[in-house]
Amino acid sequence: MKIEHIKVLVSRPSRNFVTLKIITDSGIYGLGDATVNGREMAVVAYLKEHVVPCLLGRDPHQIEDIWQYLYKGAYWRRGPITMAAIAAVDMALWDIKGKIAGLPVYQLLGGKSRKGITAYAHANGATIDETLENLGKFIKQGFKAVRLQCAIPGLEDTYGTLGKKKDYFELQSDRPLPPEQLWSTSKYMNFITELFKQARAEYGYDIQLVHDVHSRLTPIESAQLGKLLEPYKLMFLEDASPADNQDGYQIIRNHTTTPLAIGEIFNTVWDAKDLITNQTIDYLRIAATHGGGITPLKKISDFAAMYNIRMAPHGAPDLSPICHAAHAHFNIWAPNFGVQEFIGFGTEALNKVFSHPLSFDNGYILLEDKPGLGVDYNEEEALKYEYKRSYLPVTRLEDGTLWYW
Ligand code: CS2
Ligand code: MG
Repeated sequence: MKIEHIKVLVSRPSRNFVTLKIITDSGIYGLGDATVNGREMAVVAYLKEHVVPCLLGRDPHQIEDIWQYLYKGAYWRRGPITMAAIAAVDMALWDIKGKIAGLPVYQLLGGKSRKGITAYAHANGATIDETLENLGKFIKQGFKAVRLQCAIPGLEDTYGTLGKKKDYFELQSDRPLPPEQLWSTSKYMNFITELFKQARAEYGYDIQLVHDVHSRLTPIESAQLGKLLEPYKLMFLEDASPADNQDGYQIIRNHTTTPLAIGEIFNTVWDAKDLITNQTIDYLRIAATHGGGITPLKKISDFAAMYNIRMAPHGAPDLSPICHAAHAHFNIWAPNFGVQEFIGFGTEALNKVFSHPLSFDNGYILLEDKPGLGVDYNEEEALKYEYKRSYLPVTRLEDGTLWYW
């Protein structure tokens, strides 16, 4: 069997997605997600110009060799663009292998380790009351874990809240330049613990709570926040601080027992190696699309498991249903799976372009048995949704200093 044709497909059903379609000479094809939010066309160019020519004529069964060829053979290794391109190839090849074998990908990884995939929802609001009202709704839907994000008084925009938008998909701005938002660590630190104090007072301790700091704090500020939140027993505090310097997490660890999660922007194991071996984190959030695909995710997961670190793959709206399906196959297998971020199955437009084998029931994501990843992509429908350049916001402190968004 040979790779005969490859399509790099770009569409914007509610938001931009880049999808790779690898077609073999037998007609069997596989799909992979190559979406990097705000940098989509960089991955398109990398795939079209530098990856596709190398793959035509190759044996699609050789997933590992092709991964090594695209990684080591790139010479300029690592980075979000390179690894998203490799990820899309990897996912598509696992999809093809499963279709040939007549098995869902999770069976090729090692079979099911659990009945369902524990998911966490996103409860957010303009006020604590609104956020807690939404928390209550998710508890009623059976979620075992919920992320809480609330607007910070005195700040016009706060990460993780909708502001005047109706849903996350509207948040992808198509403004000609990145929208700028303000951040104040002191306003945030003086407010956020109250959200969790009231959440526990109203709903008790059975529901698992997470919170995404989105890299806004320094390590010592993260340590302060972790200590302040200890009475409210979070499942984890996500992206407390950037981990470009992985040693920074030792500072946080020295001061607080609040569990720590990080990894959605990581693209190889090297971004997490010291965090894992020093056991300064508790959950690793690497996404199949950003981390090079299913092949490395399995290896990283086994490495992390040696240090009692659980996997909590990134599950934001800017990952396509193909990535969410790949995560489901990984999650149902992974011995050290922890929890999957779940923001629902998206909009009508999205579901006209993408089909997937996922459903949700009483707090668990369920995976229907279909060969491969169990996904498909309607190319004709996708043509109706034209790509529009969009940017993630940029954040500044109140004095104008450029900060992490
Ligand atoms: C967030 C993401 O879901 C999360 O944890 O950090 O929504 C993140 O903001 C987006 O993926 C950025 O594109
Ligand atoms: Mg996050």
